[in-house]
Amino acid sequence: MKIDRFAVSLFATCGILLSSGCGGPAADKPAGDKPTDTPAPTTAGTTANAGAKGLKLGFAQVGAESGWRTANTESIKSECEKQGVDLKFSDAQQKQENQIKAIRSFIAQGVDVIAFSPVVETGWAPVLQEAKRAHIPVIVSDRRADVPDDLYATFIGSDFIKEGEMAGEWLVKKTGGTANIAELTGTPGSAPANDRAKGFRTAIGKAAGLKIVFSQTGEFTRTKGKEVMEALLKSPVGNTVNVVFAHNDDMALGAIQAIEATGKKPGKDIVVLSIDGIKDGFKAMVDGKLNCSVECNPLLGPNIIDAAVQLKAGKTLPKRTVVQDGIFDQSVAAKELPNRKY
Ligand code: GYE
Repeated sequence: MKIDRFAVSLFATCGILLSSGCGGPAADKPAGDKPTDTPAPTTAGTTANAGAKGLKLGFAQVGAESGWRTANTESIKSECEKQGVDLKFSDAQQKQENQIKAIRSFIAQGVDVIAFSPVVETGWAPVLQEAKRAHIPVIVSDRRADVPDDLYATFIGSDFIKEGEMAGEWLVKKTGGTANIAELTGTPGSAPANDRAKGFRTAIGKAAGLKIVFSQTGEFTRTKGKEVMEALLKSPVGNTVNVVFAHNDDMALGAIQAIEATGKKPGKDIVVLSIDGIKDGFKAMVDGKLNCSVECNPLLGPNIIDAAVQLKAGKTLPKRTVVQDGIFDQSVAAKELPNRKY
């Protein structure tokens, strides 16, 4: 089984940096979207970030739907505390209207910088125009927003298409190119759900015998992942499924519970594959129940604070900073588990 050793070792390198105060995920040069004027932030997580102290940052978070999100929130909050940033944090409970309200309230409070992780891709232009009129720079973090470039300063996050492709490529090798797949998709309309589905289809498209026989949202939560899987396993198509591809670990962990309840063995009778690489996912790999997880690094706090400091100082940042992710399966899970930070 081939694992992306380069990416694994990249993560291991960052793991060392993390313990010595790096704190942020590896980020490479901006790819794709736009050429850049300035290099990506390089001082991620340093404690001596002059300019951070007292900076007013409004952060509109998606919610608390998953282990990934909890780690992301924790990374932002702890980095703000460490660097003395005055953080105004809002949890939108997965609702776009709540995020829009939060951004409006940040504008009204006159924060220095606004950061947010858009729950869905579309519908952001009006509120971002309001921020622009108020001369408040906006950092898009984690998920893409489908808006013109001039409405945000920088976008820091993973390449979700690539994550879906890595998952698909792993599956082609694992199955030899024949399987019936059930897909548990993320929040409808969100960038990770759209892009992971797309990347996965591109990769499995190379093997004609790999078929997606079922696809339904589990909204990125463990509870919904379990519910959807339970219903699927009771249906005739459920009997034909031998692979579950979940857009995040939490839904996969819910699906694993549903599979076990029917007496089948997840990881053996049904291959289970997901994305995020949270600790609980690694534990399930060590237990033989999850086969593979593509990493998506949530530790964006240091990069967001660095970007906010630079924006407050009037600097121009790259439009896109891509966070590098690896892929892990059962063959490396036990060795890697102690290194996991989230
Ligand atoms: O994969 C999922 C979370 O946007 C990358 O959101 C994030 C996704 C993550 O709910 O667990």
